[in-house]
Amino acid sequence: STSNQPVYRATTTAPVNIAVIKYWGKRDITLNLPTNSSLSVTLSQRSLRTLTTASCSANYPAEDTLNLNGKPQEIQSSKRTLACLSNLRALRKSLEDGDASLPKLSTLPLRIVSENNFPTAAGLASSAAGFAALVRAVADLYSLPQSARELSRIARQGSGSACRSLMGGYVAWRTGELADGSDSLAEEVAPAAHWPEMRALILVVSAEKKDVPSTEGMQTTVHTSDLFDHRAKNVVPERMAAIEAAIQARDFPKFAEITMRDSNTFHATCLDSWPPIFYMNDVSRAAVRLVHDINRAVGRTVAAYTFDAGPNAVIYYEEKDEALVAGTVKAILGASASGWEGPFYEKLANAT
Ligand code: 2P0
Repeated sequence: STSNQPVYRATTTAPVNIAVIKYWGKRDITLNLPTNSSLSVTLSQRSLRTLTTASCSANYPAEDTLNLNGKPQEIQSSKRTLACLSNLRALRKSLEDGDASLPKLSTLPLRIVSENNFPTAAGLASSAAGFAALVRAVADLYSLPQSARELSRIARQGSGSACRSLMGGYVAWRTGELADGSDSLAEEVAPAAHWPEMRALILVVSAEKKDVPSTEGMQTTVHTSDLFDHRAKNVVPERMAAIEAAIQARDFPKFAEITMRDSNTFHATCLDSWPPIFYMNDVSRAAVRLVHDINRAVGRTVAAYTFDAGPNAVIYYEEKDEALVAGTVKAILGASASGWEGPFYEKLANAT
């Protein structure tokens, strides 16, 4: 009987990351190879995280299963999930081939159970934390020796931005040059502890599912926007170098200006797509104006906004300016903005 075969299990969590230099555009849609490098800040897992348990056993039914927030997912039709799992299995298989004493986990059905402590697909980067947690949990289950950087190659195939959620702190995803994507990896630019004063405030403008899914939006932009090429070739490389220097120097005004400009350039390429794509709305634009007003009134740059493929704002600031920034934003936007759904998610940007 197989009913009392062992169950092997590993549990892990992965954080959300919010890009300050945006990933937008793929040069290879199957491998999720980007047209430009990107850089993100990893948020604290005390606030937003995916919790994932991966297990395998000869007792399980033959097909792999994935359960997300209590609901079974169709993984057989998800090429991205299948790609991650087959990559991880191949790495386990090569361990087993080299050591006959290891249990043959690579042949056993997988059961993956995952839970977000925040709204899924609400523009809060749930796919990034989700695929990072899936890859980390299965890698742990398989006792894989690969580093986070090497595992980022696998997570990237689940969702591009997921490759940046395998590390803490400030994380760069380098485009790479090779056609097989083997050099398109994430790497830590600085640990969270390098800049412990960094904070992020997430303003949930809408928790609804986004209008245009990222993959589809990227393809429209790649194929139709003239600005897009200019951004990828002439704008992002300099910004990557400049923001990495600002992070090393803990220069908040520099970090903030580059962050805001890159968010604006990304949304400009969306507007320049045909048909145009709008992710920001009137409430988002009110947040932009307010951040510029605060910075002007204070006489130094104390806050930076950034927007992903949806209307929600993430506002970065330093702990010493907490009352000034978070207090003002909450008081003004929380009270007056129409279309505001709240709640405010207040986040420590790093340091778990
Ligand atoms: C980013 N975004 O750098 C950018 C900024 C949204 C705007 O990565 O198609 O879910 O799965 O590779 O990673 C969202 O896109 O896209 C994203 P896929 P993903 O965070």
